[in-house]
Amino acid sequence: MAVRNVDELKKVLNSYISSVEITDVHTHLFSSDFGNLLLWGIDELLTYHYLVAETMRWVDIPCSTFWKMSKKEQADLVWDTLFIKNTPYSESCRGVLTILKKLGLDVESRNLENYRKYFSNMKVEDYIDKVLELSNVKTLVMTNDPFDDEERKVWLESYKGDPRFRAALRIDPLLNNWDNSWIKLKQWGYDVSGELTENTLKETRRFLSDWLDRMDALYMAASLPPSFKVPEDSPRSKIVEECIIPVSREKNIPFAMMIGVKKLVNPDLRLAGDSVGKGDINTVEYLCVKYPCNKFMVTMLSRENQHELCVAARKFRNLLVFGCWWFLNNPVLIEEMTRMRLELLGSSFIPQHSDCRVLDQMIYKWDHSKKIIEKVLLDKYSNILETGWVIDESEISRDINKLFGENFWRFLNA
Ligand code: RAT
Ligand code: ZN
Repeated sequence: MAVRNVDELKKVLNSYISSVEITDVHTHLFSSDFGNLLLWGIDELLTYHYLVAETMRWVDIPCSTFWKMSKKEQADLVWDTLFIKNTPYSESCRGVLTILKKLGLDVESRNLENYRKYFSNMKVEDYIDKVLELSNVKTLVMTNDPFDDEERKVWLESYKGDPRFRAALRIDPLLNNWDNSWIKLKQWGYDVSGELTENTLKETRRFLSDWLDRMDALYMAASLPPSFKVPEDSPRSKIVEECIIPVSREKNIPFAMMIGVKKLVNPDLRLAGDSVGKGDINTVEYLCVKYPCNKFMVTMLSRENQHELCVAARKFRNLLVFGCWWFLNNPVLIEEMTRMRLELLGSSFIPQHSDCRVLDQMIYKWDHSKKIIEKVLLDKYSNILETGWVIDESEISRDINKLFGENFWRFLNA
């Protein structure tokens, strides 16, 4: 059916965006095989590190006291500080309220104990079904770290799999902390040394290959500092070029670079203590041009990098830009970035990933982002209609499917 005016457009767009089946390309969630590694429920939601950072701006206690408290005590403090003594404006606070609302809980009551009761009666398998249904997420990609002992044990001993939860091999320690990680590789039976000799590089490739196979991973990923540079004379750069590039080429999977994290700027805040810095687009361009048969997914943390990243993607079809990451996952920036990307790249990008650390967050992260993406798309389609161009409903459906999933799968299969 042809869409000729803005009223029709609004209806059609809303119906497709509401019902689109989402592929969430980057989360920190786990299938139920992984037991306690999958976080869910109100106390986990309230102690999300985004909220911990906000809480610590108001309270007088030292961080060390906060970390000594039980999870429930921490959650109580966050609730009291950010929701009762202050108004929950921030995106992460609002997220908690959206979740409560969508679960049908009484938001007006502000009754934390009742919220706790709701979750205490829940079975995790049922709750996974419910959350994925509420958020329309069909497939999500986990972040899978073979250097994490608890997770590693599951992969080696008891992993069964759930088709909704796909794996991504996360290799931060290899790239950011080679001095310690080679010792682990050695303990695990790889014939490596601290020197990056030919044999060590070969064995490191074998390590990557083994884990990609074991996890049936869709891509390899790392979060990287603003100073991330290839080429340079460093173990990181050498491992990228001599191990990651050949292995991802051989397996035909992308290397996802998440660039711009300044780790532990405030170490007392632990997971909440990381910050942001501007990354170097030259490295992205260098890799894309030097390795045209390799695929790169890139997200950058600094707002200042977003324009040049879009421009880089115009030059290289082996570069897929994804998501509004972490400190960019706020309405003001999601809107700006989505507009910019549509204007520079058409629909050839992945507008968002959730980065959920707590299962329930799936409900708000997609709800909030979809509303913004819908608003931006409405503007863009309206601009097109103004010229006299007529859009078919099937074209809107096609575009939405690409943005919320197909672009990713197509890139993987390319
Ligand atoms: O967004 C976050 O929760 C961060 O702590 C990081 O996990 C980041 O998303 C990452 O994947 O490194
Ligand atoms: Zn993440």
